[in-house]
Amino acid sequence: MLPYDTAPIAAIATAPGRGSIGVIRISGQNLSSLALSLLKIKPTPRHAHYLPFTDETGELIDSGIAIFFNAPNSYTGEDVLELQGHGGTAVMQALLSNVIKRGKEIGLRLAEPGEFSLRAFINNKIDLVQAEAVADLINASSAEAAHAAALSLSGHFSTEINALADEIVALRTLVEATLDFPEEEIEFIEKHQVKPRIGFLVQKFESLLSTTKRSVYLSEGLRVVLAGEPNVGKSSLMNALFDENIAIVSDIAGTTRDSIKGHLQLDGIPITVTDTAGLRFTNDEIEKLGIERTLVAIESSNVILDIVDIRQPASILKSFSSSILLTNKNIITVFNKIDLLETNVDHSSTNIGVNVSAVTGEGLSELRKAILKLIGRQLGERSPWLARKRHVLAIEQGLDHLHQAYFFACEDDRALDLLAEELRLCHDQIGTITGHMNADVLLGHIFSSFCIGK
Ligand SMILES: Nc1nc2c(ncn2[C@@H]2O[C@H](COP(=O)(O)OP(=O)(O)OP(=O)(O)O)[C@@H](O)[C@H]2O)c(=O)[nH]1
Ligand SMILES: [Mg+2]
Repeated sequence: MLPYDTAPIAAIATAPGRGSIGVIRISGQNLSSLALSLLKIKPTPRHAHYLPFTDETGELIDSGIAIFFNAPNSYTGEDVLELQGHGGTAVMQALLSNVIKRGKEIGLRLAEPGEFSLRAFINNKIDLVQAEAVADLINASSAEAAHAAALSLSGHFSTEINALADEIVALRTLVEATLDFPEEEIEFIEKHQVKPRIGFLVQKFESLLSTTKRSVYLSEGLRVVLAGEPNVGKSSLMNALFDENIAIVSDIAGTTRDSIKGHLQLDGIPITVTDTAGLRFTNDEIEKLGIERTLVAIESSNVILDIVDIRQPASILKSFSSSILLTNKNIITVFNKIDLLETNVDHSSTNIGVNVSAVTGEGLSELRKAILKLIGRQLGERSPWLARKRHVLAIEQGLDHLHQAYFFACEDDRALDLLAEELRLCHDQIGTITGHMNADVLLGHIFSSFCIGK
């Protein structure tokens, strides 16, 4: 759990290792005396001062740039002092130890991971969505994910959420006021068009949910598994997708034993592809172990490529995986080896699957498109923001409460108190996204995943 105290904090804000510059960041409610003692001048806010950084005996540690940001005009909303020195491990450590030593009398301590951003959140400089976007921008593994995180950070997602929250507040105010003046209750729902307003909100929630779900894949990625009988060409397809000889290919059934993982990007979405041991009933103990691994890979995947030989296109998947295991899984049937057919087949994707040849590469781009389509994305689509699973859950739960609210609005006996309660619960759910209503546990969970110095 992150500390909630207001002691001044310091950390190396740049990544460990060697670099041309390294930054020490200090944040606290009043850093003017520490700045004076460290820099020997009273810094002008938001001006770059080129200075020697010395220890308390006057010995030179490094020379660099100091920038002072006075509260509240800083990242954290507190006074912030940044020292930019040379980015070597030893010099940065020496600068940090000097800062901590000199700041002892004002209670300066090392910052925990994410503590600067936590303070920015507590001091209303950013909301929770923006704080998460800071971490997502740093961790983004593709230009698309970084772009979407930057949009979240600049408030695109928060604006949508806040607009919804305002609509809910307006409705709640009406309902709560009517509860306080029960004699007007009878005409309330018609007069204020509560039902259509809830219906309108439901539509907005549904559209927000679908956009948000699609954006989650940008940050959390997709797990795609190649499964099917031995010899259908799973390993060949793996190699074709990566354009690299990752897995052994042979015409001996049961070649692949271990699950083999590779990482690629599909239109900016990080994808983990797993090639697996072919599914068949066997007495070979090692092959059985391989098949167990296949089932584990299937279970933890989001997308299953059910690979079959187009000449005998029967799927083996259901004989091995229970229907429970396959529920909620996106499955694409991949008809492989189309190059071996006498007649030309259409290698575009159809409702039943995608025709490909792992050997000639035909149909592979259709397969990539089919994977994107399955998760509701189109090639080249840009996300308006970056989302996390917890945002999707909150919107889903908010939507459930709205449906309940609509139900109560339709009830003959006008269950206004129940309607009010459902709107309140919906409002709470939306509030957890931006953090306007939050639990300490949630905050601890989000900020502790940050790197130190952010
Ligand atoms: N002509 C043709 N041959 C293919 C194609 N895909 C795979 N093969 C051949 O089919 C045989 C089996 O391919 P693999 O990729 O090893 O099949 P697998 O599904 O990984 O098999 P296991 O690892 O045993 O489960 C090899 O001889 C491949 O060269 C294809 O699209 N066209
Ligand atoms: Mg194989």
